[in-house]
Amino acid sequence: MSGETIAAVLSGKGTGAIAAIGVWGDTAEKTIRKIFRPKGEKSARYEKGFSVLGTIRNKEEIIDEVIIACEDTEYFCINCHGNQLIETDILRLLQRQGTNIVSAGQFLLKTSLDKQLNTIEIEAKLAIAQAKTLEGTKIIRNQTNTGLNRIVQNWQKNIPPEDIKAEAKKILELSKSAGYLIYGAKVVLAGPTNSGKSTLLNCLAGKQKAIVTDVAGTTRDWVSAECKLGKLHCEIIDTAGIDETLFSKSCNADKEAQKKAKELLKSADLIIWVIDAAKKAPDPFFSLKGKPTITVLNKSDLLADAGTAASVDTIAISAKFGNGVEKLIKKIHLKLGIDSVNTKEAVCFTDRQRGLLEQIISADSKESILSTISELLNGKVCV
Ligand SMILES: Nc1nc2c(ncn2[C@@H]2O[C@H](COP(=O)(O)OP(=O)(O)OP(=O)(O)O)[C@@H](O)[C@H]2O)c(=O)[nH]1
Ligand SMILES: [Mg+2]
Repeated sequence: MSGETIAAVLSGKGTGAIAAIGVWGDTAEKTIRKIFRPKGEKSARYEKGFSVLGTIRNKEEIIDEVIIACEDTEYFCINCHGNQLIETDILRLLQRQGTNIVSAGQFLLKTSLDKQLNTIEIEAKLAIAQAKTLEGTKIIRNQTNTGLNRIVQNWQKNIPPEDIKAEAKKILELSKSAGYLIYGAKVVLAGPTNSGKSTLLNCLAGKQKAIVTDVAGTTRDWVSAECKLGKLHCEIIDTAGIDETLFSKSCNADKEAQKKAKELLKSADLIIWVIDAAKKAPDPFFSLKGKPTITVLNKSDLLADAGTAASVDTIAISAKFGNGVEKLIKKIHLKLGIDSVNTKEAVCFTDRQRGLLEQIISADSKESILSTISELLNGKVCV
């Protein structure tokens, strides 16, 4: 150990019931003893596996009632109330005791290095803290005990290069959908003006995020909402209605809005092309070939035979009244392939791993494959 004691907020951002602050290092116990007063008469046992209830204090002033968990001899977790002001106050107090405040990633990296984990195992620890869904955490956990870690270690044995390449290819194929479950997906709503994009965003978000009016061109700036669609976490982005006349002759703000809408489409994992079911509308456009797209025929409540239009890539809904929205969510899952994800299967879950697997697939010698495998297991972690 370096002699340095570090601390970091390990729980997610925002207000929650409980927040976790990790404290690790040679002087961790001494520091905890200085700022923490156990409840009751008895003195606390700072031993691995024990939890102690008490108060964090700045001299006599109580900052919060907390539970201190002794994770290891030099590793403590302060479980305080999930309020950022309290977290900051406790971090300041720790800092005044000589503790170095670091990011959650750096904290996990340091504590993991001490346990002699390989790079995939360390990356898994970091990725679990960022996963957006429980299913995502399961996928990552399975990559350390079995999954990716075991397969890559196995590649170090005398395996024919073609077999390694075939396995690497399969891992990459499965990783895309698994990635949506781990990190979430970016879904962009686009289409002609007045087709109901903002209404659909509000419906999927379960609250009003974007302004809805009957005037074409209501949305200019894009509006985004974090949504939970069943087991999928999404960032859904509502964009300005695509209208070439607005692009060619209107004011600068309209031009910019049109430009931004097209830009956002390029970065989408999935495009939902929203059109008014009763109107003739352009096809989901242009040069976005290869992007998964679902065409939504909205305002189907205004049509007598709306259901007949549905196909694999098309669905009739009413964003205003909610009809067909559950089916749309199922289609989104299907398009992103998340229903077929098996949490036990080997996948990669960082850009570093993805890049190295691609290198293995295009490698032209066994030596080069072996050195990339070694890089996968022992390379530098990016925090
Ligand atoms: N009947 C019916 N009306 C709808 C439906 N969805 C939206 N509308 C109406 O259509 C109008 C336009 O809706 P918006 O959600 O603002 O449409 P938009 O695509 O965001 O429009 P722009 O921002 O101008 O591109 C509003 O009057 C909505 O109430 C629907 O499913 N059924
Ligand atoms: Mg709108």
